[in-house]
Amino acid sequence: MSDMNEMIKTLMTGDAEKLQILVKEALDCGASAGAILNEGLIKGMDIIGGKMETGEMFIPEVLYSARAMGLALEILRPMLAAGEVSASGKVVIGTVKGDVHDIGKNLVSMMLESSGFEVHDLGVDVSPEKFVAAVKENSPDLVGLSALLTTTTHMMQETIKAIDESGLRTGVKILIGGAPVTQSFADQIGADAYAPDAGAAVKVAKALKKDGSKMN
Ligand code: B1M
Repeated sequence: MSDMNEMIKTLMTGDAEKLQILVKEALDCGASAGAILNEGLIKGMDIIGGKMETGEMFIPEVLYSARAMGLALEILRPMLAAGEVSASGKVVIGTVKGDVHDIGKNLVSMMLESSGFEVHDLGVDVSPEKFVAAVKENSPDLVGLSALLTTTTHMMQETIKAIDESGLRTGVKILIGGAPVTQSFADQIGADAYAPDAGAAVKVAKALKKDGSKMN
């Protein structure tokens, strides 16, 4: 546990190099990728979020922490496969317009990829039009929308509306997630599914596949 505390402290200072060493050391000592993720990195980010809210940490500092977390996640990437059974299916994913938070979305992408999905990650601040163009171009089975701000969740609804209006919704399932998102919000805006975290996102994606979408 003290390793995790050290990891959290290092994440908060944004020292990417030291954080990578600590993650590797924890793995060498037998810690699981899941424990490092949940008890170290994500817990640390929650603390950072609290400090952001109270004005104890500022955007530039949080950006250093976010960069350090991204690099630490790269070390865990090969270990993040969510299940033994490999899935197949194509996913287009992005953080909706107006929102630049990408750590959670990247984690979802990584775990989907590790589980056998072909992932087209559109990045952050993705407009509904860009999602529509990507659906047209890639014919995905699943579209994943991420939002971390209360003020950008409405862009999920705009994006779903744009996909509906483009006539491309048939055969495409829409999965949404992100801290301010809930199942009832998903129901309200006509998403096919909601997942609270990256592990659940993989399970839901696999279930949607079984459910009779064109994924197979
Ligand atoms: Co921002 N930020 N931020 N921020 N930031 C939050 C989200 C906030 C809660 C912090 C706070 O005040 N306590 C708050 C939002 C409040 C609200 O609206 N409810 C906030 C704010 C206000 C802002 C700004 C407006 C601050 C400002 O400018 N004054 C600004 C907005 C910028 C913008 O987007 N337009 C801003 C900026 C930033 C940074 C750029 C500095 C940085 C982002 C860097 C980056 O992502 N590359 C940042 C960060 C790092 C955070 C916190 C601290 C951490 C987010 C994170 O990465 N968490 C965050 C506080 C917090 O979350 N506790 C905060 C770790 C990550 C693994 O979790 O992203 O939740 P998360 O993903 C989870 C699940 O949500 C889920 O799975 C993931 C893990 O299993 N999930 C999905 C996510 N997407 C999914 C998609 C799915 C399924 C599941 O299917 C497709």
